[in-house]
Amino acid sequence: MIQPVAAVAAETKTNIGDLPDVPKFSIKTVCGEVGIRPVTLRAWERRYQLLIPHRTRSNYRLYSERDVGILHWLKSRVDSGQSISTAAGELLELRKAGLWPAIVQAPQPALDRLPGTAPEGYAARLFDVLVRHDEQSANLLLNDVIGQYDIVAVCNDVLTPCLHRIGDAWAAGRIRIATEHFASSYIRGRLMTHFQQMPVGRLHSRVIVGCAPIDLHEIPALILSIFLRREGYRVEYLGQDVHIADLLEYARAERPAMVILTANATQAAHELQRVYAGLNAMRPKPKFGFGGRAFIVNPALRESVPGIYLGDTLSAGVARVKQLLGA
Ligand code: B12
Repeated sequence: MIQPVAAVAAETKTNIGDLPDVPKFSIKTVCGEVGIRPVTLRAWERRYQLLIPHRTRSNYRLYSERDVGILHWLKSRVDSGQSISTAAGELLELRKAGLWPAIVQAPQPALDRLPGTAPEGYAARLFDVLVRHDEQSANLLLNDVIGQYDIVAVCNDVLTPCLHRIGDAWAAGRIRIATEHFASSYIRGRLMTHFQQMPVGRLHSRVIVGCAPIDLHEIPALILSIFLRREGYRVEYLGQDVHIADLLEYARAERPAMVILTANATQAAHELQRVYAGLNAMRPKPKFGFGGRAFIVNPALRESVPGIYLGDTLSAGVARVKQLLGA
């Protein structure tokens, strides 16, 4: 077991260059300590030549405490949103100038990994760090949970309950508007990054997803887009407050297999009444699906919108889309 780098630093050492460069640790031990996968470590070595591990006689890699310090430093940069190439470039610049970065402290105990914790256990913790505007801890926590669970569980069991808590806290006046905006912007950003990094799925049916006019609550539409892209659909995400006349014109030109709009509030739901007629006149005719909080709070609204109500949850919506378009 490696002595935690933070503990080493606490003795006398302050920068990574102070750590001993004696080969000691296997790739498995180092990856467990730093929290990266061996394939990632090998790719970092290959691409950026930041560390050249020693080799045993049988050619196995051996790493020193200094190597572990470098990896902790790189990982902390990546966790806080920097790209690995930028972090690597920064380290190389420092090394060229004969300098070493400061030793990165190990994550705070409150954010230690919780092996075996159900994803639900993370929702309250995420809420706590977001209401403190602690982005660094939110990054660590979400990276941890995303590393352990499928994105569907992360969205349904961590992000959604966390957002509901944020809404309740805002409505009760326990958190300020700025905090609610900070937290939802942060979650939206993480989801958007995830969505954009997924394969686009060019071979499957094309689905357009967005929010009803005047609706700014885009996170459910974004989660739905992720779930559908994960199933292989070719999803185009249009975001908040979609302009209906323009959407119809776009659909007429592009012929998607399906258009899905979400509505959080009653007024936004009423706006959807205008969509169906426009889509219905097209040949071939795209399917029109809808859903959202407005239809759960007031189920009678479902009847007032012509089209297909996709269900009460985003996962139910995906199952319905698969029935309609084929898996
Ligand atoms: C973040 C947020 C915002 C952000 C949105 C930012 C963004 N970029 O998305 C901002 C700051 C813009 C905002 C603004 C407002 N908000 Co707001 N907001 C929220 C909050 C905290 C989270 C929303 C969210 O993303 N939830 C996560 C999703 C996944 O949960 P969900 O919507 O419940 O979705 C589930 C189901 O509904 C269903 N579902 C949802 N969509 C779809 C779609 C399909 C196709 C299917 C099948 C299923 C489905 O599946 C999900 C579960 O799997 C909610 C709290 C809450 N309870 O959700 C309040 C909340 C929705 N907002 C509320 C209010 C009042 C407002 C404002 C009117 C405030 C104001 N006075 O300005 C404005 C309205 C703006 C507008 N024109 O739309 C109220 C609504 C109350 C009501 N009576 O309707 C809520 C409930 C807060 C509260 N507790 O009072 N908000």
